[in-house]
Amino acid sequence: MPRSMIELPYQIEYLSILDEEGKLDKELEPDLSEDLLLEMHRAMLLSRRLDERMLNLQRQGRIGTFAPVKGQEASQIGSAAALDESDWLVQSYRDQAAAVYRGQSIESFLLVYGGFFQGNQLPEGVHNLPVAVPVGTQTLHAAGLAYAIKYRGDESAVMVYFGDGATSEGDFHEAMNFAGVFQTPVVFVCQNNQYAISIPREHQTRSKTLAQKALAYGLPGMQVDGNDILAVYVAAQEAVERARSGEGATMIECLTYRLSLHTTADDPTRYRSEEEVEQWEKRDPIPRFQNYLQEKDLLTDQKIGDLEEEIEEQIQQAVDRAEEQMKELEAEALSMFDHIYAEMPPYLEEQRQALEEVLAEKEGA
Ligand SMILES: Cc1ncc(C[n+]2csc(CCOP(=O)(O)OP(=O)(O)O)c2C)c(N)n1
Repeated sequence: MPRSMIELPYQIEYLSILDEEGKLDKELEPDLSEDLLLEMHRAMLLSRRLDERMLNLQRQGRIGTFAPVKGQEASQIGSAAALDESDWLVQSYRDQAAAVYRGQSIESFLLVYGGFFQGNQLPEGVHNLPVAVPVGTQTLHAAGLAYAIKYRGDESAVMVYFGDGATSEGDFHEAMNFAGVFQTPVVFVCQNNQYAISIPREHQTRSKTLAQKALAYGLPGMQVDGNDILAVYVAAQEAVERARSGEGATMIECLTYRLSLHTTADDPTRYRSEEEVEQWEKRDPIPRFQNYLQEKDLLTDQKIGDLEEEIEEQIQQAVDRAEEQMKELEAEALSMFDHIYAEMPPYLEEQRQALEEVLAEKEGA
C-alpha cells in the first residue's frame, strides 16, 4: 500500500476556567492557597501600574524605549507562579511582570531602560536570565540551559517566554527540536498577543494554532485562554511537573492581546481598529480575576484601594532609588565601552573620546 494515512496520536487541548466576567467553571478550579491567589493578584496589579508609570517616565525623557506588558499579565504571572525559586525564567523584552514576580527589582528595569547595563546584573539567587531583545534567541538559551540541568542530574525546570512572531524565527524551531530530541526540561510559553509589531498573527502562519507546532517536534502542545490566570497556572503547573519528572518539554500557547503599544516608539492605531481593542478590553485579565476573588470573599473594593496605594508607594520608591543610581552611574558611563572588544575599533575609540570630553566638561561645570 504505497499511499496510506499515518495516524498521529496527538490533539491540541484548549483550557479556560474563568470566563470573560470571571465566572468559574467549578469542576476545573485548581486548589490554590489564599496566599498564592492574592500574591498573583498583587503581581498583576503591580505590573499594570508599573507599565503606566514607565510610560510617563518615557514620555518625560527619564527612561528610553520599553515594551509594555498591559493585557498579558495573566499569561506571565499565571505561568511564573508555577515555578520554584530554583527553576529558571528566560525572558524577552516584554516580560517584566514575570521577572519582577520572580524577585528582580523594579529598579533593575528602570536602569536597563534608562540605558544603564548595570540593571542587567541580577542578584545572586534570582534565577532569571537577562532580557534578550533579538526575537526568538532566548528559546535557544533556554534549550541549552535545560540541557545543562539534565546533564548535571538536577531537577529544575526552565520556562521561556516568546511571542507569536518568534514562532516564525528559525531559532524557535531549532530550540523545540533540540528540546524534543534531548528531552530537556523546558516549558515553552508562547504569549500569542495577536501581533508582531504591526503584523497580525494570520500573517505569521497558516497553522490553526501555534501550539500545534509542538507536535512536529514530538512534544505536547496546549492552548489556553491567556487572559485567564487560573487556566494559565494549571497548564504551566502540569508542564513544569512534566519537565521536573524527566518527561521533557511542553509548549503552551497563551491566547492573549497586547492592549497597549508594541513599544513606546509605536502607534498601534495605524494597524488595528478601536473595535478590536475594545473587544479585548472586555477580556482584560485583571478585572476578571478580581471578580473571581471578590466572589470568593478574598477581596473587597476597600482592599483593592489599599493595595493600589501600597503599590503606588512601592513604585515611587523604586523610581527614586533608580534615578539616584542613574546619577551615580553617569560618572562611570565610559565603562559601557569595556568588555566588548579586545581591541576597540577606531569608530568606538572616537565615541569614547567624545564622551570623555562631555563628562570632563560636566565635571568642570
Ligand atoms: C531577530 C530580530 N528581528 C527583528 C527584530 C525587531 N523586532 C522587535 S520586536 C518584533 C516583533 C516580535 O513579535 P512577537 O514575537 O510576536 O512578540 P511581541 O513583541 O508581540 O511580544 C520585531 C520584529 C528583533 N528585535 N530581532
